[in-house]
Amino acid sequence: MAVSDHVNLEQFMDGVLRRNPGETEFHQAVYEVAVDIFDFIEDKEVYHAAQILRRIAEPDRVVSFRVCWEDDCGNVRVQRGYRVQNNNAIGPYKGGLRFHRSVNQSILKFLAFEQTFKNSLTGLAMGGGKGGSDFNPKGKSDNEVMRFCQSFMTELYRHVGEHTDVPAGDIGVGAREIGYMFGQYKRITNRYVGVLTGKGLEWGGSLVRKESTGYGVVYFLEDMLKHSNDVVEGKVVAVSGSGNVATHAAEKAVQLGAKVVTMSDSGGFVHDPDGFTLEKVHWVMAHKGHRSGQLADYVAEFPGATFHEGERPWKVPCDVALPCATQNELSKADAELLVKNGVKAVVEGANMPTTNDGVKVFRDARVLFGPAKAANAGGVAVSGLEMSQNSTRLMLREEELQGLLRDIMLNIHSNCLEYAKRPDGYVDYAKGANIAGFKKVADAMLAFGIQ
Ligand code: NDP
Ligand code: 2IT
Repeated sequence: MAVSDHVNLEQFMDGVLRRNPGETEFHQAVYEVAVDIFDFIEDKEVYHAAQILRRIAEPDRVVSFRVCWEDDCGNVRVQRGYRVQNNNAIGPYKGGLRFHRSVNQSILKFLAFEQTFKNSLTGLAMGGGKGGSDFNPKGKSDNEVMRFCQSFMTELYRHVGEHTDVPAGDIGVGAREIGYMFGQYKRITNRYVGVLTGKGLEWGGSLVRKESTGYGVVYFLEDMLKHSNDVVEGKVVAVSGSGNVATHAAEKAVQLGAKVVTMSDSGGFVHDPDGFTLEKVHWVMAHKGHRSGQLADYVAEFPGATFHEGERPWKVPCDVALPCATQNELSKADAELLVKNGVKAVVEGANMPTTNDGVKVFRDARVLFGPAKAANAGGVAVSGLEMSQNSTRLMLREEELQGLLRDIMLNIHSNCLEYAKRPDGYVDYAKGANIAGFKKVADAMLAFGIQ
């Protein structure tokens, strides 16, 4: 009989580092989850024996491929494309595509790993995946974006499908890019199926998908505050980012009576002490929507606001921080400053925006902390509803979808609570999300045996 010989957390992480050299974002994401899971499975032999966490931290497959395209001047350009299919224990791989010059295998592996737990938390049947390219859509013409997307899908199409792997948008990928990719998939395969989500409403998309991530972030904030007898109304909110997630989070926060005082982009941040009205948020949506506008232009449009070049918003005193731009945009020093300035809640709209030592600062200071894999799951949840609508060939009404999104976010909050209570009474949502997300995937994997 085999003698059971459990690795401890340190040995586990040594292995992750050895097998994935240089992939720092992936190490960071795995460690953040592993700490909580090792604690949870300490007395659960079955998960140890089946090496479940080690299996989830080893993607089912990583595909990478060359993407060639021609720019408007006739130059041949060469990009790298990827799809990381992390885990499909509870449903087809599902997760966005990111087009940004920083994209590499480490970033996509961390995102696919996180997505596996996030999708589990939604309660819908979706596994975890992520993909993208180091293509930089900024400053490119529509025709250049089209040629890139068509070339990208000409390779990707063989790895995806409505029951296999269903990509969507992420940084640098919105309705325009999804359109070019969906068109190419349809053309190559001669099949009209829900192979991508985030589609246009005329061609299989879902109402509310566009707003769902940002709205969901604020719903999660609302539920966290409610659980500690507080409300969103009247809170001063610092938002980072000015893309899909940030603008819709800002919009919902303003609708619920909060005062949003910052937004940012890769050039710096805007501080508007009067607060962003809905009109101002909509100006940002329109101005940043075509991927060439700079947030710096805001101050000419709305006097009273200031632009802080090359800086992030976290030095502005606020009750609530909503990091909605990108990974590792909120450091330990930022977290300490936010705590010093009296922050009550931090809710992650972006994926892994807070460094692990930043999260520790919030946990130690008993700040309410909504982790990305729970708080930004509204987007992929409505993507799941888009898949259902494509399968049934029926479109749900806006009110139904708004209601479903609200219910799903409330449900995620309750699922986290189940494992989130610390002995001192603090609700550790990060731990709750990790364990609740893990358990469903792990139990499904156990059912399938060793594979
Ligand atoms: P967008 O492309 O719409 O917007 C991205 C925003 O973040 C822009 O303001 C951009 O500034 C800024 N940004 C991106 N990279 C950097 C960087 N390296 N440094 C500084 N600023 C940066 O993307 P989304 O809003 O869709 O995504 C934002 C975050 O939310 C990502 O972490 C994504 O993974 C996550 N997310 C997205 C979901 C979705 O449904 N779209 C769902 C769940 C999570 P600039 O314009 O100057 O580049
Ligand atoms: O990070 C994410 O959850 C997304 N980018 C959305 C993924 C999706 O499939 O809708």
